[in-house]
Amino acid sequence: MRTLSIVLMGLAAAGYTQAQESAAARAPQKLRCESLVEPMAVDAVPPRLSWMPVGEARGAVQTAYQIQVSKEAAVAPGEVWDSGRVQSAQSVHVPYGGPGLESGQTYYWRVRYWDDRGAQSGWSRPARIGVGLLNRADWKGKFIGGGNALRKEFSVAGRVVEAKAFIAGVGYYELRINGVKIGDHVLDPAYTPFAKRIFYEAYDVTQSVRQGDNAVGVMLGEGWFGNRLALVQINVELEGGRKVEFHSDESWQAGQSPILEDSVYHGERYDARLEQEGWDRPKFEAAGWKEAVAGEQPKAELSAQMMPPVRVVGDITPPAPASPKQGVWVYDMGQNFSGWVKLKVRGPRGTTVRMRHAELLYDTGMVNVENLRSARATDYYTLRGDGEETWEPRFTYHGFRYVELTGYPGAPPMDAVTGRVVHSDVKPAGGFAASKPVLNRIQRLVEWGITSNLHSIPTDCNQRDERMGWMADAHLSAEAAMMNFDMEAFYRMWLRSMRDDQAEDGSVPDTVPRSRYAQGPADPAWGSAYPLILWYSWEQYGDRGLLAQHFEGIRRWSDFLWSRSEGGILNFVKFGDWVPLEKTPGNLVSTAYSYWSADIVAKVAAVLGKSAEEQAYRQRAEQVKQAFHGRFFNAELGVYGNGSQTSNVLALYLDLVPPNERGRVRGNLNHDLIYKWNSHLSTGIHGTKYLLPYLTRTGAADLAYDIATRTDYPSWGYMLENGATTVWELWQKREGPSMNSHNHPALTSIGGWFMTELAGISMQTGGAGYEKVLIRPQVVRDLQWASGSMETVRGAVASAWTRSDEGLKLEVTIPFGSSAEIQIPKLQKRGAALSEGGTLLMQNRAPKGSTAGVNGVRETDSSFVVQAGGGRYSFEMKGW
Ligand code: RAM
Repeated sequence: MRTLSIVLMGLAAAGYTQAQESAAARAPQKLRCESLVEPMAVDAVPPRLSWMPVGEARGAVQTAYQIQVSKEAAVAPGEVWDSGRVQSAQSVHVPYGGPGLESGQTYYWRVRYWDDRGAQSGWSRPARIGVGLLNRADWKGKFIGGGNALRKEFSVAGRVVEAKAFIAGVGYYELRINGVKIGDHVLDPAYTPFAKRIFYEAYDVTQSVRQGDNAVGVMLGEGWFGNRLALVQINVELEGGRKVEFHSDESWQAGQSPILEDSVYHGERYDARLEQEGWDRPKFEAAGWKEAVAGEQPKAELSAQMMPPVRVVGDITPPAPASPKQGVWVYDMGQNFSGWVKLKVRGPRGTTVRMRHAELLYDTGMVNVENLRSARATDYYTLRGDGEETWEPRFTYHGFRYVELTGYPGAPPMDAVTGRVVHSDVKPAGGFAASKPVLNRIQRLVEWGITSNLHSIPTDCNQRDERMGWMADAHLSAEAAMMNFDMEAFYRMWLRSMRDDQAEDGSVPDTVPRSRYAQGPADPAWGSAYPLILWYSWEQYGDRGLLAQHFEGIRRWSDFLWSRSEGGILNFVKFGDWVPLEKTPGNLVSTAYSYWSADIVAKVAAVLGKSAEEQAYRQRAEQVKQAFHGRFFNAELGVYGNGSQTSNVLALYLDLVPPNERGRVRGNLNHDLIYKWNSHLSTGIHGTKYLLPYLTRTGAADLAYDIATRTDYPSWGYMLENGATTVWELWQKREGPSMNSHNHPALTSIGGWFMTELAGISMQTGGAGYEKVLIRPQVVRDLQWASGSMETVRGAVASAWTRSDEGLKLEVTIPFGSSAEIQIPKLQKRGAALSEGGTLLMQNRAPKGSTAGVNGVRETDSSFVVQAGGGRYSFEMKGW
């Protein structure tokens, strides 16, 4: 044994035996169908399958795969489909290629792969695919309402083998079977343009439905929909193969739940004296319940909700409350977040406890709700009076840090109030840390700012009477979101809503879903979220199919902008560079986004191989570019527009500046940043996103770093100095009745800069889905180390560097099967040497040794450039 392992290790250095070993021993992991792990309801036909090959050997790649699909969890080979051995390196978004999947059926799939040495992996663990109800006709029932509670008893004549519940709601719902809530989602369904599309969910209820008597109950809330309707279907398979089905219709009973009022913005009013014990169980005396009403049926398409649901994802236990006034208790949760509180109370029947939610406090210690505008954000609970009572709302959520309790019987005990953190349960998929504390604190603002604004759509804020899918806020925060969380399915659903909401003229609204805030066509800088988020999704997740689905949509959007332009200039503007310290001409911003939209249409056309369209939109983009320069360039001063930072940075970032003027414009931008603003930005939400990456990539990383790490006004650090726990809407500190949300994701865009520039993780051109990684860390000013990592569709990417007196250490992880260019800065040292894993690779421009996975090294004046395959590497640069 011992001899063998020594032999293995010796060979492993050449990368051969190790590859064979690892592929054989390991199986592909993280199986995903339509970007979800084991979805309960998929209605994409054909669904696409992704997996992550794993292996230890550096530089190994998948060369072939085999997929098997079956109806049994054990996966009887080939029962439904066996792909056979397919020669292909593709491991993401592989379309299912078997016979048509049956509506409502559960399938299992598994996969194995071969690597470039011919070694075969083990089979993956089988993963489930629940197929949704694919046709409207598969739904036997009707949408019903007539009360905010619905119930029905049904009897099952046989032993249950499998039971599935499907439910769609116009308005929020909670589904219950035999006294128990089904599933762990809250605030379903997701917010969609519901005149066009309503989401349904599916649940495995095999454990809940039983032989004999059953009861199903549904509670309904208004949600985003202003209506309370549900469509329910329970499909049961009995022993012996018989199938029975129960569905919602007028035979259901409609009643009044203890929820007297519910509204997303205003809160919930619950009277526990109205609880009817056993209403969701069989054999209930439904006195006072009426026949459910079916009424006019929604015409919208029913689609599977293929995205991470909204869930309670965590609890916050606050310290003891302050009591700024007799009978008033104010809790500080220590964090601005989305959700609600769970109340524990004991007291006389009929006592009502009031909970008001706020982001701010007055100096008196009382809650300040002025900036919530018309949102009342108040919950009421009326006690049954029979001992300890625990309650939390179902059909509302609040954005808050402070909770004010009034009407509480006596002094609240320590556990009277628990914060419940609620948002779309996207998986954390990245992280960033660095030696400079303020950066880590900003990273925390970014993470909370992003997640608390994921409520089935990306919202602009979580507290006031708005919380809409404002398109600019969303595209500006999208990359930061994607670099920290698994956003693939989330944006996939939201992009479809954009398409659903697209008007005849090609325009999309400022908010998706379209809302009272967003009539008519979007501001160009808002509506461009359609091409931009599509493009970011492509870059991050590499799904060509998604591009194909939306090509026509983004093309129509670009055409709309063009139709509103005169000689390439787009004067149509509503908001422009929003909430800046120095204004930028609106038509400059609109025209820049018009260019960018056309540019993305051309790039998408190129990926899809549509060369005629590529050419046409390339040409259009070029026309807009010329027009932009002609109209906005001030040749005398060497600036664009009014010379604001946003004017210049938009022009530079989008490459709208002729090469011979670039240096001058660039110099003027620097001058403005340094001398006029003393190394601060004056940009609104748009300019801010592009400023730091632009400076960093063009040789002014130190200046970008200075701006990012400021703690005086205006800066992210200034927000922190003033107690921020999420990113504000404004650079200014304002707490009055005006527009000043303290949790607004637009300025979280800095999170993207942390990852792509300081940690240095991005992609080479054409390397979508991290197939071709670029590692290019920036070693700036007093930063001693920085570290970033991301779980991509192909596996982990990581970059962590530490500086020392002698040089730089860089640890890099590249996903299996990907390739990478790794740029290791020489830190202005003349002589330099690079080693990897202790082996010297290059010294003073002379090649030395090599290590597995490293395919080439070259040395330039400023850095070492390494080409490498998948694997983990440990580089060390020494300079003198
Ligand atoms: C505000 C929103 C959002 C912005 C629009 C124009 O009300 O909060 O941030 O995009 O206006």
